[in-house]
Amino acid sequence: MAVFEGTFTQTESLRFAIVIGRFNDLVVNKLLEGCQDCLKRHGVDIDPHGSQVDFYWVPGCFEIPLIARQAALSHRYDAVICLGAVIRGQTPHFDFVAGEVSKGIAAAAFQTGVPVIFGVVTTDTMQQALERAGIKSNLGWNYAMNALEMGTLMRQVNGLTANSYDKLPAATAVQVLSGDRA
Ligand code: INI
Repeated sequence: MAVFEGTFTQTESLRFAIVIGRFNDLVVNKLLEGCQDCLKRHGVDIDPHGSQVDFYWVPGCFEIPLIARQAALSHRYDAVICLGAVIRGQTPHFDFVAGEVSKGIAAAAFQTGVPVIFGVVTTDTMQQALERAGIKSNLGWNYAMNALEMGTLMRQVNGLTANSYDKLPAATAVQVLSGDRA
């Protein structure tokens, strides 16, 4: 038997899509900054004209799942990171948008077999959202870490089915366990 784990190194061949819901942009732009900062500090080229990260802007969280699913379906990415902010305020709109975006992101990952990261902050107030987007911590950083971990884990999972694992020499199995293959 074996242990499979994602890694945060050897990132130069990884590719990511970031899907961003523009609504509540004060919060969302901060999440994006944290996300980019984390990817960059882990060796990922975040230049939109480069080869590692593409950016997709949509009006709000409701639209995120459609684009996330299409991006995942293209099989150009190791992971898709979805960033957005749904703030309750005084409107029942919150429940519809929050419900759809969470279900839609889960479905996009499940239907495509590509990790799709739920980077949507859901809070009661703008203050709480801002606290999660840089005033206290920046969850954008965490979402990028989740994408690195899941992207590298998925490469291992996809590269090694149960059958092919049995056929590998022992040395390769050890490399996998130590994360060297990622
Ligand atoms: N979109 C968000 O991303 N966050 C919200 O808090 C929000 N609220 O509360 O209204 C929101 N609404 C817009 C929605 O995502 C769609 O863009 C819009 O309904 C058009 O389909």
